[in-house]
Amino acid sequence: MSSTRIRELIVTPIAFGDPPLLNSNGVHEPLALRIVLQLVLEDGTVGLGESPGGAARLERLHAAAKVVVGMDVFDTTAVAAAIDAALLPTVPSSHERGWTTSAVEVACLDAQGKLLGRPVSDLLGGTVRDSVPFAAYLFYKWAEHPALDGRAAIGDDWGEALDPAGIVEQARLMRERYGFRSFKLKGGVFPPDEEIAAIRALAEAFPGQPLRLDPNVAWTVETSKYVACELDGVLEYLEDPTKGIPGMAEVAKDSPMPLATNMCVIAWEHLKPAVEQDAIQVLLTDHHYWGGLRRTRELAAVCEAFGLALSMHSNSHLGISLAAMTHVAAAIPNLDHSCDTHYPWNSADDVIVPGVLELRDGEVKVPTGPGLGVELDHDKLEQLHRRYVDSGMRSRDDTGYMRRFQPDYELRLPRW
Ligand code: GKR
Ligand code: MG
Repeated sequence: MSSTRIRELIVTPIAFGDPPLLNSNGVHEPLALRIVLQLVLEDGTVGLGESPGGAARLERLHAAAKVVVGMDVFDTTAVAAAIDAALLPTVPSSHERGWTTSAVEVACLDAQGKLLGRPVSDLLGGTVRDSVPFAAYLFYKWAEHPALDGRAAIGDDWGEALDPAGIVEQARLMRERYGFRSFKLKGGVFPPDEEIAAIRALAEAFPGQPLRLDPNVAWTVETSKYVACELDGVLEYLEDPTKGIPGMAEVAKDSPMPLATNMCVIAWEHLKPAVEQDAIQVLLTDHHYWGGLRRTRELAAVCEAFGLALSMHSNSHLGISLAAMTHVAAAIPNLDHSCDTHYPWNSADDVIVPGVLELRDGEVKVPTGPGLGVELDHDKLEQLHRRYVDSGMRSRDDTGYMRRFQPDYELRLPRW
């Protein structure tokens, strides 16, 4: 049996701490879910991957684990095709299947890099930058997770941010701790005029620094046009103000700034209508659902062909994902904006051995070790897996958690 064949795919669901961050769906729960992959080759080489969590994704990764055994780790196209074919009968959405193939592709590339003694960025064609710029991801937030069902309140060292002054203070802390030089505000939480005021306060506090606002489709077309007009000259781009490609296209007609998305263009079949309707000008890539790192590199070329600028989306994540994001961002020539990352909110609970990934001056240096260049902390993995098992949490529910504190909270999109 060739040493580059896959012997086993170990799939480990984990739960880690998350602050009470507010968004258009409610509020983050005290735990966030991820899944760690260890792809073990016949020669004992292990490739790492990280996927968003949840029962459905876990089940699909277990299905993938069955079909990849015996395949060659360098045959990533065939590995992805085998997983896709196995999921197709029960998972009709290509976007949903993409979450699974992507996570396994990253683990394959990590293993390939380890076998060759080369960083993953080399497997993607080499780097065009030694370090990757990230934006501070600002959230309206509560001071703590309130006490609930006998559980004590859970505080953090970020404090409350519920108004412009709170957001500016959070941005100041983000800059002090990590040196960020661009800022994204997660909006869709308060009436638009309050969020416009917060952006203006940021512009005043950090003159000349790029700013973005992302209400996750909390606004109608009319409200989106109003906000875009109010923030003319202040935002580098406005992200997902309203739902769907036709809605975004309506807003884009009158918007003085580019529109960006990680919501209405999330699969290959969305690109054609989005380009035809000129609905977006910036695409936030995310290797976790675009098919992995190589497909993200290909997506960048498609964006270049159609004149779409590139940025990068993030969800609550840990260091394996950050390493993967950094490698692919370093290998994309046309990365036009700093990438998003939730890492400052979750890094205290990382599953990788510290030392390689550091956010300094708002950037992460591209790891130079073989593969992703990061090492799994097995004790931490075990601890976070135990937390997953004990928590009983199996999916993310920002709305349900919000209702525990505000029983009349309604999920309404658009809300304004
Ligand atoms: O974590 O609340 C959140 C974000 O809103 C996340 O769920 C989004 O996927 O960061 C994301 C975004 O840019 O839309
Ligand atoms: Mg977004």
